[in-house]
Amino acid sequence: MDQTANQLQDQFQQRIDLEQKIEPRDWMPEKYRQTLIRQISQHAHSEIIGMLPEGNWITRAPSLKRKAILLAKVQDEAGHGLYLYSAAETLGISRDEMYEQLHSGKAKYSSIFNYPTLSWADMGAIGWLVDGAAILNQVPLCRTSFGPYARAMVRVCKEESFHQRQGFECLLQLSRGSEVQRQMCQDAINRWWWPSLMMFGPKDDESPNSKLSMQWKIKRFSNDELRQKFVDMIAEQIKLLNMVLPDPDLTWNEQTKHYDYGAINWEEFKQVIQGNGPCNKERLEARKKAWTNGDWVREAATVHAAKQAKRKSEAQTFSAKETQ
Ligand code: FAQ
Repeated sequence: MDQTANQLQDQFQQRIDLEQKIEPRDWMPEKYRQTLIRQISQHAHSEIIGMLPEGNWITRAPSLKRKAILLAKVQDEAGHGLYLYSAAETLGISRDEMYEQLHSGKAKYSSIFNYPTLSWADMGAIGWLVDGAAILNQVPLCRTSFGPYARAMVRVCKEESFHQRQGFECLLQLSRGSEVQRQMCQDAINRWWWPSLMMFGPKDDESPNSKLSMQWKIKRFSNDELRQKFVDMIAEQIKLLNMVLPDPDLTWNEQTKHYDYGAINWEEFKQVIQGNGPCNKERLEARKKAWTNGDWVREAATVHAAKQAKRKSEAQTFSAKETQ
C-alpha cells in the first residue's frame, strides 16, 4: 500500500474512533464499503422475506383487531426493507443488483424466516422472540459508523419495539386462555426459541466478519454478547407468561449474573443458511414470483417517468423561448 493509501486508512480509522459518521461521499476502504453492502442488503432482504411467514396468517387472524395489527406490522417490515435498500444504494449498488443477488442465492437473508408458521400463536412468538432478537441486534446499529444505515435504523427500531410488545401481548392473551390456547402458546415458544438464538449469527470464534466490523464500529457488540442479552431478557419475561423455555440447561448463574443456556444446534443453522431449511425453497420462489409478476409495473413506471421527464423538458424549452 502506498503512503497516500496508508494515510487515508489512518484518517478513516481516526474518524471512526472519534465517533464521526462516515457519509456516502467520504473516502472509505473498499472492504468497508463491501462489508456494508453485504450486511445492509442482507438485512433488507430479511425484512422483505420476513413478511412471508406472517403474511401467511393475515387472512386467518382470529379477529378484525388482530388482522389490522398484523397487516400494519407486515407493512412496517416492507417499509424497513425499503429504507435499508435505499441506504445500501448510497454505497453504489443498484436495487436491481441486490434483488439479483437475492434471487440467485448469492445474498443471504436471516435464517429465522426459513421456518414455517404453523399456528396463530406463531404470530405472537415471532413478535416477542424474533422482533425481540431483532431489536437487541438493531438498537446498537442506530450508532453504527455509516450515517445512512444508522439513521435508517432509528425509525426501524421504534417500530420493532412496538412489534415486540404486540407479540408479547398476543401470547399473554393465549397464555391466559383455554388449555388448548395455552398448549398452542407453549408449542410456538418451543419451536421458535432455538431458531431465535441462531439469529445472532455464529459463535464469536466462528464469525469471520466480526473482527473488522467491530474495528470499524459497524457492529458494537459481538454475536455472543447480544445472544446472552437476549437470553437474559427472555428468561425473565417468560415468567410473566407462565410458560417455559425448551432448554433444561437454562439456569441463573450467580457468579456471572447471567443465565447459562444449553448447546445450540449449529449444524441446523449451517443447513438453513446453505439453503436446506424447512422453507428456503418456498421463500425464494415466492420472492422470484413477485419479481416476475411485477415486471409490467416496473415497465409502466419507467415509461411514465420518461414521459413526465420529456413533458417537463418541453415545458422548460417553451417557457425559455417565451421569455426571449
Ligand atoms: N441468518 O461473520 P458473521 C428482522 C451469515 S431482521 C443467515 O457473524 P456478520 C426483522 C453472515 O451473513 C433480521 N445468515 O456475519 C423482522 C455471514 O455470511 P456472509 C436480520 C447469517 O454479518 C422481524 C456468515 O453467516 N437482521 O428480524 C446469520 O458479522 C420479524 C458469518 O457470520 C439483520 O440483518 C443468520 N441468522 O454478523 C422482520 C441485522 N447470521 O454474508 C420480519 C443486521 C450470520 O459472509 C418479521 N445484521 N449469518 O456470506 C447483522 O447484525 C449481522 O449481519 C449478523 C451477522 C449479526 C446477522
